[in-house]
Amino acid sequence: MQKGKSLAKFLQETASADLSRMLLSIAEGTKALSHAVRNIGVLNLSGSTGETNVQGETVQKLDDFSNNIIMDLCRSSGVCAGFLSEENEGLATLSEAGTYIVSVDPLDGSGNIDIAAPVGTIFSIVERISPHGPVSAEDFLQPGEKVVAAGYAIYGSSTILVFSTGSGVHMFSLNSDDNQYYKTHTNVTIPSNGKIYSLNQGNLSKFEPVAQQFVAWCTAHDKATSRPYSLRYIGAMVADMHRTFLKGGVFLYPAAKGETKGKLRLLYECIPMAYLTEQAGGRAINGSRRILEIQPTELHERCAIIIGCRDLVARYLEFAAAGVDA
Ligand code: FBP
Repeated sequence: MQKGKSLAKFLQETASADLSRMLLSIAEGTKALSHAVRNIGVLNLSGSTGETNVQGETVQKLDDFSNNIIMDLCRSSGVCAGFLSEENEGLATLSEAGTYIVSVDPLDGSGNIDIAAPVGTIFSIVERISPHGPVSAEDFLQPGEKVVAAGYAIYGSSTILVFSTGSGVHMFSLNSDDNQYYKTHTNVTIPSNGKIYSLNQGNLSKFEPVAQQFVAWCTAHDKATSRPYSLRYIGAMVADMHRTFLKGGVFLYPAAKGETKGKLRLLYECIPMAYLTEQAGGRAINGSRRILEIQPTELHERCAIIIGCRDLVARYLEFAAAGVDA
């Protein structure tokens, strides 16, 4: 079998030495998590730690394990100045001489862990703005337009690493024979004809009226536009977005009625996925504006998200612009 280019070789050819080191360190972390996810039973990693994280969520053992693995590997890269994780209340200085600031969701889709459904890791990287020394919140609270690289790894029927450093989106599969990543897709473009919408429809009555109108439009019968569209929802953003990159369609976690912020976190869920989506020719909004333009104000702030192929996001914006009676 002809294997694609290795991750190390690809990064050598496409990224700076420091950014390659940063991405290769995160990639090593995802290999360890890929192994752990497939062996949670024998590694006694199923179930919760009994603790509650800064989000008010019960911490799963695998959340904790994943957080420590990714943080340790970022530290060992020597180029990671600061680290923010969904599992950590505050930010951490990992190397005072480091260049990069990493914001990460170490284990996305925690609700899928114990049912052996896909989970993943999501990350975004910016350059520090403070002078060398301990990092500050300012280093992390940068808009998505400042991202220098972002990506995710999905631990599903296979393990795939997906990232961009600003010139397209590339996918690498983990080869279980030699535990190395090899390129399988390059310059991925979100198909514009995807007939899929993805959200937790059980929450529809709680979502903002525009979202309800958009879902009604997706599910209306209209042969000419191949509606109704199919509903697909895996319950892990990383998996629902991976499908969107390959099959098209739109993923939504809108704001609830009378609110502006959805459930998902701006710095380590919405911004990295928005960055990848724009690199793949798609669009990402919070219901009214481009996610990459939003100025973050808190480390763990939440954000509404409508993301995927350009046409469907534009359709959502049309409904928003037209205004909907409550
Ligand atoms: P975490 O598991 O990292 O907390 O992520 C949140 C998440 O699981 C997303 O991956 C997913 O899209 C969403 O929450 C599912 O939420 P809900 O259960 O409300 O549909």
